Amino acid sequence: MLDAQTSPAAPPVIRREDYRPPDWLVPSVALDFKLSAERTRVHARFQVVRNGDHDRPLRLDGDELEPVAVRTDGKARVDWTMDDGALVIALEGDSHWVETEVELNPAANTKLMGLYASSGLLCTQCEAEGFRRITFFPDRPDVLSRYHVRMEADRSAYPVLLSNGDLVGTGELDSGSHWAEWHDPFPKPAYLFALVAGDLHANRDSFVTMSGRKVDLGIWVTERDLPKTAHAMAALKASMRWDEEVYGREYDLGIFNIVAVDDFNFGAMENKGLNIFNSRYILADPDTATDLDYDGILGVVAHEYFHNWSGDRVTCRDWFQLSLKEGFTVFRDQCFSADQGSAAVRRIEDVRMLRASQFQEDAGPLAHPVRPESYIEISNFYTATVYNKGAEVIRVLHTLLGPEKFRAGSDLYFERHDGQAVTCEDFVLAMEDASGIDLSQFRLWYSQAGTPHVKFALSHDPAGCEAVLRLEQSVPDTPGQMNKLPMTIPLRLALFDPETGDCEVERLEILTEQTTEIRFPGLAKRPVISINRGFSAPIIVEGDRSATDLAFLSANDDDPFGRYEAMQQLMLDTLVGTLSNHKVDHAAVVDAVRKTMTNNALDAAFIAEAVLLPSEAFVGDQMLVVDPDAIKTERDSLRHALGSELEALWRAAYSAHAAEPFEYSPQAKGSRRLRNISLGYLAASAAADFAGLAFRQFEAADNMTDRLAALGTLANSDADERVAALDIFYHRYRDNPLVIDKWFTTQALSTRMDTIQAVHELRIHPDFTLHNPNRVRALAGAFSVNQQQFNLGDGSGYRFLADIILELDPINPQTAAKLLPPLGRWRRFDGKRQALMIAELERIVRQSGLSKDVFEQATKSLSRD
Ligand code: 0A1
Ligand code: ZN
Repeated sequence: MLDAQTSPAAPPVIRREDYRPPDWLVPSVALDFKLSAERTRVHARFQVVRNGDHDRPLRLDGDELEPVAVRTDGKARVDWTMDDGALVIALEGDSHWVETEVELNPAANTKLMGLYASSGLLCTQCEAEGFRRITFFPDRPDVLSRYHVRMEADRSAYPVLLSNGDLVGTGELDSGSHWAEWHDPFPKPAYLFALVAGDLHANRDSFVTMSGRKVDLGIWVTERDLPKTAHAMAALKASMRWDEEVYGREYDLGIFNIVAVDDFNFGAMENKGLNIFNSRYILADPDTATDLDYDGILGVVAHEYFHNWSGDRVTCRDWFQLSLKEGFTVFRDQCFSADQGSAAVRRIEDVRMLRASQFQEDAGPLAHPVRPESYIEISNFYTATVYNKGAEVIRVLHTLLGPEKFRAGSDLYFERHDGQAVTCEDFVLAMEDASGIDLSQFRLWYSQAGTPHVKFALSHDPAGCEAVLRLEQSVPDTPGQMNKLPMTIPLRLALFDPETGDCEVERLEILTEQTTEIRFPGLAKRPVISINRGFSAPIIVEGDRSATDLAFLSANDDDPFGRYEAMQQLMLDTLVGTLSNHKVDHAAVVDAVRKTMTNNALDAAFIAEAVLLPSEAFVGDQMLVVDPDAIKTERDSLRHALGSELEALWRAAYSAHAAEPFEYSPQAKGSRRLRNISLGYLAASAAADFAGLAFRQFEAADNMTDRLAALGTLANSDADERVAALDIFYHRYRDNPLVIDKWFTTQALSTRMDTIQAVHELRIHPDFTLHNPNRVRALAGAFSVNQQQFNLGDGSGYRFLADIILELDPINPQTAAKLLPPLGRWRRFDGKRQALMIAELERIVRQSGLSKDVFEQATKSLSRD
């Protein structure tokens, strides 16, 4: 079987241990762009300074570039060579001026890395290695330079010219062109460079920083989209204030610009002073964006803004340190979002996301540590492990140190490393120095892959009035890593009196050994344990709490996360228990959901999360062999039981939370969520009027959350209204690509048995294109998480995905590679499905001319390590 390391045509593996400081530094660079969609000229002039005592030539990274001219110290050079896309020039002295010229065709750049065209705009994406597609340069994060950028373009096609830093000059030229010059006073790595040119309009505002400086803010979009930028602007101003108040971090330039573009490989990018966003994380109004979209915008605007310090002012030494900026920044944006609404609901959502994406990654062939040891293509490491587990690791640190020491550590980190490119170790060291706490064992969170498991058993001795808790931790083997060491695991615990409901003990236990025993004296009755409260550590907890204990906690735990968790566990135990012994007993779940629904002390947003069944995928994660059909059947049967036995409650909630005029507030969001979950349960109950209810809601809604929820309910059904609703929706929004994405996704996620035919038809729909990553994700990405339909026993789902990956790879390898992981989950399925998935992966690997991106993901997915 092919393997990433041994295949004959395997691209080179980059290893963390091979890091070497740069041979040449570049203190400053002047870039001159003559922009046009098909023929852009880039002239670069910069000083290079030999770094250390060596005689190696200057190596300037390049990717699909050809030098038009090369000069050093003003003289034309012809003695340069090319090596793997890079320009290599021999230099005698220790300091030289280098000039190069290249020509680009942004319109033909379908990879969306470097300089490319998107809906009439010209824009850049340089992280991680896109700058080398713009000009020859030492494209690595530890080479920091001051940038001076001049842009020239046709005024009517590109009236707005933006780059990083401050605008230092503009002017008109003959023949309808104009120019602008930007200067960024902060040294930065090439991956933070950006420019945008186009017919853009700004929502302008301003922000006065904590030291009284005024910052001009601009969110740049097409004129038509201007009314959809208010939420993003509010999010930006709230983030700026929050970073001052919580981290003492002030914005540092006079201008902060954001541009929204339609074609973008990821969510957004934190270029210094000029963030570039996927338009889905900027544009919102009630008619076109759901509550989830509004939340996403809030979180991503904050995330990119927070990078100004955690990423831009202090950056990464090399790409193995990616979590230094990403884990910390995700932690910061999660805390920010929690502060804006319901912290409990936000925590539940974050954990759900972690379990759905990162836990699966950690348990599969693509598992890697938060700080990876090697890669073939760095774009493949923008993962849930680096981002979301990375954020959990920072949260663990926050718990171990407490808020004051954590803040002192963060202050020290920023002060010590401002203007530097550093490592995860530098971050931990600053935390250690500021707190005086030994973090030696904590460091394992960066190096050991795999989700730690903690088994617990609680015993009680009524005679001695004592409870004893035994805990045992283990970290599973992952590719290339065996025999792991015990980790530092902060575990929040509480013990409850089962009769009075009182909390008798609450503590934070820091596990450091493989086994731990804790004695709780003075307990006459057997207590009920709440464990890993608030999800204090990113681990899998295993214990056998009875249905009675779980039901008790779901009604009484004073930690909202613990309460949610107990309900989830009860639901999982019921589903998995039913699947393994075929005895159906839904009573405990029905009763617990009834109690939650009728508890007046709980708010709608929390109730909505608590009464939701675990996803089919999460049920599958609990099984030795995933059986997608049986899971679907059992889950549907439990949904039906809940729907019909509690029908009156769903109806009551549906009308109690009747649609009000739209408002984006935690209360209104909670109401909409509970109302729509109630509608889903009414559909599951097969109530005769559910389709009528859904269709009425679909038509009357004044917001996308309610309209889309109704559409989703109908799209899963056989109701006559289904086709009509899909049609009406399409025609109403056909000019809005972000909403048409939702139309694709709703159909790709449908639980109907003809979904595979539907996705094939959508694949050839005139609105489908492989050139827009959002559209690809809306169809192929969504379909691949539709557990039952993607895993059809005849392998047609796998073939559909593999065909798209192969067709997309030559166009946009980054986005193609991101679609691959669902095929790598073959080990989790029965032999027949395994063979079908392996066959598709092998077909992918056999494709000639495969990108590094897809090659790495596919070969690792096939490996039997
Ligand atoms: N640093 C960005 C993520 C990002 C990474 C690569 C990209 O290239 C296509 C784009 C964005 C963030 O964390 O938001
Ligand atoms: Zn980020």
